Amino acid sequence: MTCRKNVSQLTRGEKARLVQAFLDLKASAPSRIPAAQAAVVAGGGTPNRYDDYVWLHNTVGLGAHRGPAFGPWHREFLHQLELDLQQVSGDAELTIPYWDWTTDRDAASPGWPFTTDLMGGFGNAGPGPTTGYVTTGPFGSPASWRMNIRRRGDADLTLKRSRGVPTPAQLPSREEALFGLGVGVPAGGPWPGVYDGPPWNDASTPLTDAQVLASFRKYLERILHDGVHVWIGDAWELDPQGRPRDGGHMTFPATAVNDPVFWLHHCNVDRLWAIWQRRTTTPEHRPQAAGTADPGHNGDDPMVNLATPSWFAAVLHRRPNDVQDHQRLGRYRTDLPGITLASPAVPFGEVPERSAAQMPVAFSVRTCQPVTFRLTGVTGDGFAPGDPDVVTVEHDPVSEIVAALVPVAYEARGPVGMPQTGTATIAASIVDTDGYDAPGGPGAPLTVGTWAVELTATTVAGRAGQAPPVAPFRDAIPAGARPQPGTGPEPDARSLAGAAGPVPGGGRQHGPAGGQGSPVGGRGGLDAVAAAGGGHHDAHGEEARGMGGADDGHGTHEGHEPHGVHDHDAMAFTMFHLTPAGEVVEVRPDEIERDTSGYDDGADPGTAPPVGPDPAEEPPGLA
Ligand SMILES: [Cu+2]
Repeated sequence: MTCRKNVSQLTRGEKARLVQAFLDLKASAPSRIPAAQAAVVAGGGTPNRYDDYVWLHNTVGLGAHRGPAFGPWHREFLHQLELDLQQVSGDAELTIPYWDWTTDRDAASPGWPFTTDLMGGFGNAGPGPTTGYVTTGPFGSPASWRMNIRRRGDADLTLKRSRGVPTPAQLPSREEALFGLGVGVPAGGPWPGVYDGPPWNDASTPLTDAQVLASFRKYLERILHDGVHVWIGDAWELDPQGRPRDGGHMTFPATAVNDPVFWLHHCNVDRLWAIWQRRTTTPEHRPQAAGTADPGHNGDDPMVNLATPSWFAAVLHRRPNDVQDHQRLGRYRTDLPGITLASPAVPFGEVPERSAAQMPVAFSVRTCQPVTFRLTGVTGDGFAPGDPDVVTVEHDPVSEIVAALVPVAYEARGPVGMPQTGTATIAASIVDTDGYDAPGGPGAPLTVGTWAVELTATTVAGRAGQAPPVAPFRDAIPAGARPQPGTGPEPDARSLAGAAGPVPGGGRQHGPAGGQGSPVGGRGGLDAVAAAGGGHHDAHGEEARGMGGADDGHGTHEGHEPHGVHDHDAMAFTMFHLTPAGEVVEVRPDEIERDTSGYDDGADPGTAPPVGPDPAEEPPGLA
């Protein structure tokens, strides 16, 4: 069973294999999409499988953004790319890692992806328009990582990112992520407790703050997702209306997939959605009915650009309703384990007097992280904890299910012939690395289940010289708890060339796990959330259907999308934050502000008008 890990948990070898798989998709894996091939050839490149994905995202536009399909579309997109990475590498355990930008926000953090052995660094500094080129790492050379699908007028063949490392504080904060999960919300205050709500297509309808805060999809997309794109990509040339004209590839939906860090970002976005789905009582996709939202966004619609089977090597999940269970498409290390008690009763049978027997309580465990079982109590005459009384099982990459066997003992000293009954109580826990669930915060233990197991035994007369019975420990494991061969995420998954076949594996089991981190101190809760929205986002006309563009949210640049024209190439992601006062505000990446202070040579007309937010409007806590 494969699990997606935090960047910080990757070994050197895993990083190298991931990088090589990306490079191989670009260099040698054949394209499956005729229209993508044509686009790449038009850009002077050689068709390849990686650029199929750049093209899919380049052309999907509002089919995957600004509407309910945002979550499902990118979930399936990740799943398909991951299977292509596995196929090209021959490594069936290769997974896309996630970059948790709420915790790994600078080069000193273990999960920082912008390193020379993974994603490479940021863009080079000015002056002039020919800046922002990534020059370090595996993706910094057009010889091996050529930009074949570009925006109109952009001839650069080298990957571009922000000129220099952006300000960490501008990334979405842990508080903002937690608010989306319902943590830290003032009592009675609104939070994104339903998946989506009207207006379904928010590119064509201005959103209020209240609407952003009441829909997880809108909140995830606007507050947690968009800004990271701009943070990485930045923009250093603006037109007179303040729209980005040049910037890093991540800034523009049309080109974002050119940057492989796209996948590490979206892996974390999808993970947050999965956590939200687990924590809410109303996780289902909305809207279900056909025709309420734009085509591709309703629960049973075929999703845009994800409905043609020949474009993909693996079976396609075409509808938002097909991808609601992320466990079928990509599990996360931080997923809570699935645990089934396989032996609700433990019958010791007849045990000769003055001997002791040990029997296992068996659990079937599906997990991406270590799970610790503790015997917390034993009742009944003669019953006792076995040895050991703490058992930890780990994720097994080749086995879907691992077995946890927690021993219980019976010391046959009771009256001969009288059946004894008792109870063993066993608790299972994990270490909550995120701290989203454990009251103690990150690194604290989180109990994920407690079970009471019935014990029965009868002491019988022993004969002189008879050896104590050997407990049938292994044989006593119920069939349901025996380790299962890895069957892959689903039966229709394609076979992987050169990949190791499934091996029936025993659950690896070892002693007690330590690792209780220190609880974090209290966080300042978010203040009461203002329900009254400004209605100032995406003030585009109905026909323009822009994605936010460079609208600063205060009306100064409204109307820059010509009516009747859907200029997909011009769309840019915009950074929004939730302030402690509960307002949704736009924040400019700092690069643009640097531009205004003479960073750029100013040679280009329209470069860097002073569009930064008024310092007085700068939300507290973001500086
Ligand atoms: Cu996207």
